Amino acid sequence: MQSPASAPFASPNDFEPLWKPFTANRQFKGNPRLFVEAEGMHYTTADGRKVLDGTAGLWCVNAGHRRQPIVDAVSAQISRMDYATAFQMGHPAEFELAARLVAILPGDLDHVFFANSGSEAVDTALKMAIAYHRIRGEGTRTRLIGRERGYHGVGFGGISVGGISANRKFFGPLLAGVDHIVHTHDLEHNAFTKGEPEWGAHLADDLERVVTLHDASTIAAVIVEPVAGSTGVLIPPKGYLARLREICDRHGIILIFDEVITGFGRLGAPFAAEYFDVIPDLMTAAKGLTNGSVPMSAVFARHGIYQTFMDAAPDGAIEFFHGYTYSGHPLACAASLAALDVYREEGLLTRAACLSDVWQDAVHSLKGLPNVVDLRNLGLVAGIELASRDGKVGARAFDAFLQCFEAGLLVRTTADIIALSPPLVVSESQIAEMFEILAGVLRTLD
Ligand code: PXG
Repeated sequence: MQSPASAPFASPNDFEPLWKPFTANRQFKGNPRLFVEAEGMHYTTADGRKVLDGTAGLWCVNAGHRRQPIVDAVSAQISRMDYATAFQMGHPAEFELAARLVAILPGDLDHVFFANSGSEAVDTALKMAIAYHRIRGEGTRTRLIGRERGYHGVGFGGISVGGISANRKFFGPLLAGVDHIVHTHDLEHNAFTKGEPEWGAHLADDLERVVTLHDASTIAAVIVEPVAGSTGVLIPPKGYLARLREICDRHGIILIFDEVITGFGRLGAPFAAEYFDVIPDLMTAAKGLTNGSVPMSAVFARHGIYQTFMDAAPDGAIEFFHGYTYSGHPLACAASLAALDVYREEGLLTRAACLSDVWQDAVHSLKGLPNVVDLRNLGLVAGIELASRDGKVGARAFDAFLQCFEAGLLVRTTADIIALSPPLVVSESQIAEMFEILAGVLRTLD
């Protein structure tokens, strides 16, 4: 048998039937980039090159690739039971996983609802928020508030509260009754900040403007990413999230943290809620939940929210008309339980805190290189913002991405921002290697 690394495809036509997500399909198919294996901090390409993973896949492979305990747990589960009916039936691993998650969640976030992707978790949380108000007799609270430059996946709920024009403009009127607060990114005040910017907590007060405009009695929830990832690593100013929490409390608005990226150790605490010491009412998570190995997401709910649903429904009635065929899928539960073991045994949910000084120094060592207009970092996340070429937003960073890939480093780009978020098992020497490659590319990039 031929190894996949030596001959992945017989002819270029083999690429045609697939319509790839968030990818320039025609350009990609002209020069495809394929990974065929992964282990630890590295991918192997189809032509046999090792590529250092600077992005933990897509912010998900927090413990590094192909971890044996996860492989073993998923294999054992599929040989025992492939699928268990999700509605009105259960299986032990979903209960065990919920309990294990609650044990590491901050505050009174003590109930877990499973879905399969970040987008589904976001939809679930938005629906929970609206239904929660309705069953409490505040059915006028239907409005959802997102933030400019927010990314909450690609469901209609997520793109409606999301703040990315390209993700919205093709898809019609979206959800009714959505508004947005301003984003927090401001290079004039905060360029080259190490960690959380001092300037900008007052931007949370934009929520007061929106409340004044619509009246609190119409607003169900506010959703934000504690650190916005997809739109280029936007670090919240000091005190900003606490201020959002205060405003939500003042007006009876549910605060949702979308922790799809920040959950499971990315900032150096298990969740950003703990890192920033601000507890949301609902939290979404995905990605690192299974170390990226099997699709799974979750919504974590505060005690009072779950209890309100339970108290409102008559005995024997379904309390929340929502769920997915694959909610709590046995393979995903097995993967997640094993991932949680690895995280605990290797201290990975707090490891980013130990590495963040080294990481910060490495990030800011790029200062002064051509076209670098900002560097920002928190935990094991970095944003490297480049000046755009005239009339060609994104072209410079995309070239950097291609050149890094050729040089053996995977980075992620959005517009002209390079985002780095390596697996949390990264070593100090691998951090040095990442920034050496990146600096080399930036030095020569036109
Ligand atoms: N919320 C947040 C905060 C996310 O970052 C989603 C929801 C949606 O998750 P799903 O599983 O439906 O894709 C995400 C996804 C990037 C990148 O390069 C980020 C995501 C996905 C793909 C690429 O920044 N985040």
